Order: sequence, then C-alpha cells, then structure tokens
Amino acid sequence: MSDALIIERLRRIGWRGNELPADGLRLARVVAQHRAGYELHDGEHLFGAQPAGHFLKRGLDPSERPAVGDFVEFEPGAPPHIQRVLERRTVLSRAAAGERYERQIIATNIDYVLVLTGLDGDFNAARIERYLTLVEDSGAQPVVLLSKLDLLDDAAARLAELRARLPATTPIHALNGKSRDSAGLLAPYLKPGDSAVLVGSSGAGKSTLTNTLLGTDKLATAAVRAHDSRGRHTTTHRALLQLPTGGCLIDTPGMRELKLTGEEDLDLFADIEALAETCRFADCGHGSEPGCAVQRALDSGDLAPERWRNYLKLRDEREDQAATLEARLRRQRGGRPIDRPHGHRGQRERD
Ligand SMILES: Nc1nc2c(ncn2[C@@H]2O[C@H](COP(=O)(O)OP(=O)(O)OP(=O)(O)O)[C@@H](O)[C@H]2O)c(=O)[nH]1
Ligand SMILES: [Mg+2]
Ligand SMILES: [Zn+2]
Repeated sequence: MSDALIIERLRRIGWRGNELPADGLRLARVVAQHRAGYELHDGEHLFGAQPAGHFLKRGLDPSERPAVGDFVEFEPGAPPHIQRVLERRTVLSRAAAGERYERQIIATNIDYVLVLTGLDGDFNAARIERYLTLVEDSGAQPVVLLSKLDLLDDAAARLAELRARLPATTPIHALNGKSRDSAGLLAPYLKPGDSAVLVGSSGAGKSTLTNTLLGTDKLATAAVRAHDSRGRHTTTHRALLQLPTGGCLIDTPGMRELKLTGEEDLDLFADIEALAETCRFADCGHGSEPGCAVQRALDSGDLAPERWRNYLKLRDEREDQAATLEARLRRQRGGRPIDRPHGHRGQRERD
C-alpha cells in the first residue's frame, strides 16, 4: 500500500502528522482500552493490540501509558504490540478519585470537549463550571450541551442564567439527544478529521446522543432514576467512534468524581480574580475587611453569591491539589525542589 493511501486513511481518524514511522512500525489510533488490552483503528480496520513491556513497568506515571484518542506506533504481529505514544496535541485529564494523587487521562487529541448536562434534575451550573475548569487546561475547546430539552415546558430561564454565568465565548446548545436535529446542531464540532469527547454525569444522555449521531443504536443506554434523575453507570468504557459526518466522537462513562489536577488556571473566574486584586488589602479575606471589592460586588448584585462560592471551592481545591502534585514531583526527583505551578502572592497593602 502506498504511503499516500496510508496517510489518507489515518487522516479520516484525525491524524494531523505527515511522517509515517520507519523500522517496520505502523500507526493507528487507540479507540478503546480494556483490562485485556487495547483496540486500535488505522482508518480502515479495527484490531486488538497489547502494550509493549515498557508500558507495564511499575512506577510508570499512568499518563505515559496509551490512552483513548492517542496515536500510537505499533509493531505488527499476533498480537500487534504498541511501542510508542505520539506526542499528544491536547489532553483532557482529571485527578483520579481516591487518596493517592494520580492524574487520569479522559481523552487525548481532541478538538472539542462536549460538556453534557441534562436540563432535568441533573442540571447544576457549579458542576458545569468544574468541567470547564478541567477543560481549560486541555488545549481543546469547550462546548456546553444541555440535553432533555423535550422534557421541559420552558427552559429559557435556566438557559439565560447559565448564559450570564459562563464566558460569552463558550457555546451553549440545548437539545433533544434523541432527535436527529441535534446532529445538525453539533455539525460544526464534528467535521471530518476533528475529534470531540462527550463528558457529563451518568444519565445525562451521552450514549443516547452518540447513537443519534451514529444513526444506529450501537451503544447501550438506560433510563435514569425517576426521583433524582441519576443514571445507572451504563457505559463502562471510553470508546472512540467514527461518525457518518467524518468526525470522531469519544463516549465516556459518567464520572462520579471530578477532582482538579492542581494545574488549572481558573481562567473561567479571571474577572473575580481581577476584582479581588482591587481590594484595599492585598491579603484581603473578602469577609468584613474595609475596602473589600468582592463584598461590594456581592452587595450590589454584580457578583452572584453562588458563583463566588464555587470559585472559592475550586480555588481551594486547586491549591490543595497543586501542593500534593508538588510533593509527588519532588519525591520523584529525589527531593530536589521544583517550581510551584502556581506562585503565591506577597502580603502587602496596595494603597
Ligand atoms: N427525553 C429525553 N431523554 C433523553 C435525552 N437524552 C437521554 N435521554 C434518556 O436518558 C437516559 C440516560 O441516557 P444515556 O444515554 O444512557 O446516558 P449516559 O450519559 O450515556 O449515561 P452513562 O453511560 O451511565 O454515563 C436514557 O433513558 C435516555 O433515553 C433527551 O434529550 N431527551
Ligand atoms: Mg453512556
Ligand atoms: Zn476583599
């Protein structure tokens, strides 16, 4: 097969490179990961593969192992073995749930992160902000999707509230995930060669929407609990699928916990951080200090209390996680100090 043909096939599954590997290695994309191994796609065929021995070394940072969305070099054989992960264009990750600090990759080489929330009992603006904070760090563009529009008599108030709360540059779309119209709405994010990942709580309708976009009932879906709209964790594995429109979509399991990694910038709250900079005291606690710009904005209604509370929560969590991350990196480097990802400001009075 000619190189041109191989490259053309890889383009279909989102490859942006120009050079094929030498030494008898071949390129493919990781479309699924199971306990028993990986599933790869080369733009034409789907096949199983195993990670090479060096990926199984104890103590290896899990983020260095192949993840769904990765382009990998593999050695053909029975079974094929993944030898190398190509540099990732974008990476969406979170800190894994549990005591030990561990970064967990949700998806790589994605152009858009579709943050899906049901307009039913699942709706929670603070959780959407948490997702957006994780997306900021990924290099991909966030898109907010609100499903189950058909279940509501009037979603206008909820939509307006969210629109006012999120940056004007973040697209928000309300849709019925079961209707073909939603496919048209999402076309700009699913163009040939582009990749998107769907994230959101269990029961939000990620697999339902994926099926609608696929035009088949390929993925299992299940009804949510009536009393609290919670899902049943129907999807258990991430899966990258090619859509009829040419784009690639990664469906993910609903995540119970979405911990920050400690590397987030909190750009979503840049306006609040700028406001806090104008308090009279540089170390203002934004409580009852004189000249507190935050209290003034809260009193006048310019700053919504709920958004302020969510900012404080995410900021504290980011700081905690950054400290844990720093300690972990220091241990890995044998005790040598490293630069903190987020420096502390000095304590000084401003005026
Ligand atoms: N009426 C209506 N029902 C929807 C919509 N989207 C999803 N549903 C229903 O919501 C339930 C949950 O949908 P799933 O697609 O399984 O949810 P999921 O996000 O994939 O959930 P997990 O796989 O558990 O993470 C199913 O009963 C769907 O039929 C929608 O836009 N409108
Ligand atoms: Mg699902
Ligand atoms: Zn203040």
